[in-house]
Parts: sequence; structure tokens; C-alpha cells
Amino acid sequence: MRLFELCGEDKNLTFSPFVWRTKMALAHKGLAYEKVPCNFTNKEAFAQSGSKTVPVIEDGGVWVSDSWDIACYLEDNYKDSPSLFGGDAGRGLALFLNNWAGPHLILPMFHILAPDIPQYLTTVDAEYFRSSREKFFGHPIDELLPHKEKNMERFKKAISPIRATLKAQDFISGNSPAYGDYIIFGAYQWARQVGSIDLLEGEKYIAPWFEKMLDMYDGLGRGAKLAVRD
Ligand SMILES: N[C@@H](CCC(=O)N[C@@H](CS)C(=O)NCC(=O)O)C(=O)O
Repeated sequence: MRLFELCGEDKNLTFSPFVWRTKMALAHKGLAYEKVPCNFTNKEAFAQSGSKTVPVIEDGGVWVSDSWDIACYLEDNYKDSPSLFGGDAGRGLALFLNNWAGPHLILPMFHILAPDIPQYLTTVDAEYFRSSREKFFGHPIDELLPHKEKNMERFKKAISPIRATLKAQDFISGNSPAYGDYIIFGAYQWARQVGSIDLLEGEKYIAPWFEKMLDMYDGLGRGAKLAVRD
């Protein structure tokens, strides 16, 4: 199996929150794979998938893109390894979380992180990132900077369901981690790798959960390369 992922100027700096979902899912299922780092402006390696975004996997000639579709593919094709969803009801709820996380976790987090990212990309990637994200936000990403405090407040409010869940149980998915945990983990791992603000400060329930997640699978998350700030 091959996993295509985005990297910074440093090929070992691979920080996509969506790719982290897939990496944790592959580890959960105990599947081995080869990592293929790609740049934002060079997606040749996975062109055959038809996808413009990562994660993408290629498994014995089968191409699958989109983190959710990959999770379902792994679940359906590797039935003998631990389940990512714990059955149909779990899959349904994980889909809800997947759909919730886009607008209510990733997006508010992106308002905080976006200006931090270009410094870690190649010059052409940084240019692409700035112009594509400017189109997305409707203004240059640096214009987010003066609103950091307000955006932080918005983010802290948005994640209250995560806080409340981890207050009541050890993992998002209950007693042990599963795909729902990987969805949330990917976002915090992204912030840990490239963010200049500690989003877990004061988080009595989320921070200890994140520490546990970092240690899983022989410290897969903890061992990830962190961006080196100037
Ligand atoms: N819904 C997709 C979203 C994936 C996505 O947005 N990936 C970003 C990296 S975090 C990407 O590949 N962006 C490429 C680009 O902006 O050109 C998924 O869950 O896989």
C-alpha cells in the first residue's frame, strides 16, 4: 500500500489533518504502507487517483481518495483487523463527526493556523497556498492575524462538544480509540506541528486525551516532525 501526503519544504514535515486521520486508521488496522510525500504544486504522483487533495492511497492498483472514503475502504477490505467504527451505528456516528469537523473544528482552527503555514513550504508552494487560501477566505491570509484573539474565542466555543465528551469518557469513541478519535486527533496534531499557539492550553479534558493519542501505536503521533520556527 502507498499513502500520498503533503509535505513542507522539509519532506519529513507532513502535517495535513486529513492525512493524520488515515495514518492513525492504518495503524489501528495494523497495515504497513509506504509514504509518498508530495508538494502542493506537484501532485503528479497521485494524478491517477483523479484527486487534487490528499490523503490518497493506492492499494495493489486500487486508488482511493478522501479520508472518509479511505476509512470505509479500509474497514470493508480489511475485516479481520480491528474495526475503525465498531459496526454500522458507529460508522454512521463517525460520518456525522466527519461532517461536523469540517465546519466546526478544521475551519475555526484554520482561521488561527493559516498565516503560520507558508513559512514552512517551498517558495512555489507558499505562493500557491497564499493565493488559493486568499480566494477561499476572500482576503489575504495575513489579514487573519489581527483577529487571532477573536478567532481563538470562536474556536474554543466551537469545540465544547469535544470537551464535554472527553469529560465523560476516556475517548471520543468510548472506552477505546477509534475513527472518531482520529478525526479530532488529526486537527490537534496539525496545530501541534505547524501552529504558533498552544490550542490545548487550559484544556483539562482534551489535553490529557491528546497526550494518550500521541503515544498510541508506538508514539506514531509523538514522533512526527514538528516545524522549526525561525
Ligand atoms: N475532504 C478531503 C479533504 C482533504 C484536503 O483538503 N486536503 C488538503 C490538505 S490538508 C489538500 O490536499 N489540499 C491540496 C490543495 O490545497 O491543493 C478529505 O477528507 O480527504
